[in-house]
Amino acid sequence: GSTPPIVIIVAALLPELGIGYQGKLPWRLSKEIKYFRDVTTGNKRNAVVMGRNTWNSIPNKFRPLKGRLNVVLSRTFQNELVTPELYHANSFDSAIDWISKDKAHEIERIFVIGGGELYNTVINDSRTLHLLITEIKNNLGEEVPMDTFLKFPIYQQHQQLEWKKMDEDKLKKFVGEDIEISQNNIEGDYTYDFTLWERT
Ligand code: FOL
Repeated sequence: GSTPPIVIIVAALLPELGIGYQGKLPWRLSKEIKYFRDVTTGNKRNAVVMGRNTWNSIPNKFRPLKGRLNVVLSRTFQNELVTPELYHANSFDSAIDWISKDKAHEIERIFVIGGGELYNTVINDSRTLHLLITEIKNNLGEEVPMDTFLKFPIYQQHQQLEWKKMDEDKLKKFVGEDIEISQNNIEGDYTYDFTLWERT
């Protein structure tokens, strides 16, 4: 078959685009993770592709992420179907090739769900046409400890020809009208907005 659309989904703290600290998310935003769950689950015909460290960071009770085909990458893996919902691959390309050929799954969308190494590779892959970025701001003046950052060329003036932020109507149509998109969400010390970007 053909390759399903590849979409990056990520939550990042502006302005530095921090996404992680010591192998975990730096925050716990319960409504945000529900947005992640609902968007990636969709009509239950989606795949989530992640690096091995991200797989290890997901609590045991939540993995494999239910209702989605989980694909985990490690350079030391054999390419193999471990269970009907868990595939191991040794590269992003072999993961994409396997998903594309897999008629039984009939995958609609491929969500790349991290972590830093995979995001910073896949952003430069011309097959990646959409980014779903949750833009987080910290309401305390305090520093949030972080050690993993996105290298996405999207918020600089000179790169705004490459990626374009779409309006809220486009975002709603992209994720599905049944998913609620609220802006200026506040949880604990954080405020966040859901955004959609398209490669120009
Ligand atoms: N993208 C966004 N927007 N937010 C995130 O939190 C996020 N996290 C990851 C990748 N992209 C993201 C990677 N980290 C779970 C845990 C960590 C994780 C991704 C997913 C997880 O356990 N998800 C469950 C729901 C858990 C819950 O309800 O608390 C799931 O079913 O998706």
